[in-house]
Amino acid sequence: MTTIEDHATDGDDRDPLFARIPRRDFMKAGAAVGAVGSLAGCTGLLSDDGQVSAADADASVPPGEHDDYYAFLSGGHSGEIRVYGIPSMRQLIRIPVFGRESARGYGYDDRSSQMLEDAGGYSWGDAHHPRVSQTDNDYDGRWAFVNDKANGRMARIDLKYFETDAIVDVPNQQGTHGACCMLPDTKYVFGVGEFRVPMPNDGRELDDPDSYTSTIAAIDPESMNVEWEVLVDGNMDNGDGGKEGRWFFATGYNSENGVTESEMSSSETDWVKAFDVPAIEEAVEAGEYEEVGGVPLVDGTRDSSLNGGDRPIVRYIDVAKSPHGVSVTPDGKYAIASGKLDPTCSVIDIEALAETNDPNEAIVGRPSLGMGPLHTAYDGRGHAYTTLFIDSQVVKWDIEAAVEAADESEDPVVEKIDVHYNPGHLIAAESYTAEPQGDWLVALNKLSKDRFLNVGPMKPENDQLIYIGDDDAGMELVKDTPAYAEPHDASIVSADKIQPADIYDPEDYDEEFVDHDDSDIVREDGRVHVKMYSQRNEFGFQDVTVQEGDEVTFTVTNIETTPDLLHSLAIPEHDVNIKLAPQETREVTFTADEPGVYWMYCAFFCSALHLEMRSRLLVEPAE
Ligand code: CUK
Ligand code: CUA
Repeated sequence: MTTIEDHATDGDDRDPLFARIPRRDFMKAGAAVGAVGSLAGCTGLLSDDGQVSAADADASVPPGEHDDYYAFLSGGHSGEIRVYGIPSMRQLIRIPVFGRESARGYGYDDRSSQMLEDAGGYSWGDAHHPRVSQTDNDYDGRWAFVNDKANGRMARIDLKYFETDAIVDVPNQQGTHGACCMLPDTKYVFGVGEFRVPMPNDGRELDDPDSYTSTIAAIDPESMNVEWEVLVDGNMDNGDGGKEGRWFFATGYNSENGVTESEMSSSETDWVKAFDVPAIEEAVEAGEYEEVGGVPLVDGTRDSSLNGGDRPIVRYIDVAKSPHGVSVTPDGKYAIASGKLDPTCSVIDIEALAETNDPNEAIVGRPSLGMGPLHTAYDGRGHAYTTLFIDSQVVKWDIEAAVEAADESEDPVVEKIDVHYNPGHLIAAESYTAEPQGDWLVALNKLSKDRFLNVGPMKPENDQLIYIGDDDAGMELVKDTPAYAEPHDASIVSADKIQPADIYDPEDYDEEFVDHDDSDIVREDGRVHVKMYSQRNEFGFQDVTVQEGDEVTFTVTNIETTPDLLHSLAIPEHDVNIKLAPQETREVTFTADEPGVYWMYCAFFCSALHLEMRSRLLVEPAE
């Protein structure tokens, strides 16, 4: 962990070049600057006054050194997750989720293509909210989850292998937008329904918007089954779970049940909905639901009898006009909803919510922050950081000061910093846990405009790294990072909390491991099953002969045990391309429908004889 706390004092006898670098980071920063020697002045490490910026130097992560954090950023309508190192902002890898991706063979082998097919068969998704599983309100490194806003789905990424291993098509939801874990122990993953549609949406009813519905879905993280859903009034947008296993919060911007922009933004207030999860579970247990789309659907609308008694299952809290983000503070005390079309955030006291019959009484603060507040992150020192989309700023404010402010004359705003430009989400290190690290923050800006070389009409977005570890010095913008469309949310996890495997464990998958002696070709009724190993620099068979029209399955194992030594099986003109990491087995099935000679080759440059690592697929003409 690198943090910047104890700054150099006067009279420090170090080289003045390093005067602002804290003692314990001196070696690291010294190495960074030392590596370029007297060229330091050209490296961007010197600030205007000729001093090395501590945050700059600390963010440099010299060649060969590792980052302190993993950041999981959603890829929006690219349908993937990107993994960055923080603070270097280097992109470490991409994880395809909702769309095929050829470098990994994702959506090409039988297992992953079947998974995509079973989840609706769409070729893309709109991934917004990557959330990492937690145990006891801290990252446990098992899984990341991410929603698909486009097709109402939720996916799970196995962080042992950094690959998508499950996708569920959420019934009764058209746009699954908000996604997050039920804390403290990830009992559920919640999918928050955004687009209101008729239920059932089969054409019998089209133009009666008042009857459209949206739901939240509670998904079991192990089985990825939808355990139950709750029907609500209005739509929903973002969501976040309380830290104590009781409450889940969702914003919504269309309490009007409108279908046009002006209808949706006509009301001066909308709701944050607070879901009382144990009360919902009791209702499910008691059979107080309808089964719709194969899942228990509990009625959480305002008129529902389940909302009439002492313990309503959903509380509707009035907040200003079309709120967007909502996030629970690290101490679990407050849920903070951002105004979007209103310059305030609403601070909801979670304990008060349980004690009052009027949920509006739980609103204990309404700081005015600036134009277009969207999302809020935390440093663990009592500050909130909120993006201002219209002002193109991040505003840092004091949460308790906002709660205590008797009137609006007391300003909880600590500081604002310009970002470039129009930020959506922002994320601070471990902000979604009970103990944020408080050093780095990344603003996910929608526009970069002129910040990078011009690459044509579609500009990259701009993910900006900001140092927030020094309350006296203030926020410091450290790095611009171009991003391909379109990161929405992110999770930043300490590096030591994730333990990815170096090679596959064959116990973790169902395909048959094919070792040296297991190579085999089984022919039966127009089906050919080829089992072969791969290793430097050969496949298990030099030639494989099949008949035109045969359905051919290859089961291929990479029998290497050396980390990072990948092979693949690529077959020209058959759209076949499977990735094989060490000890990994994959299967691929295709029809050999064109007679001819096809060179099956390995697409990873695996050794000096990589180019020679190829075998023939001989397709004989049918008689
Ligand atoms: S949403 Cu995109 S900027 Cu999907 Cu969390 Cu706010
Ligand atoms: Cu194996 Cu290239």
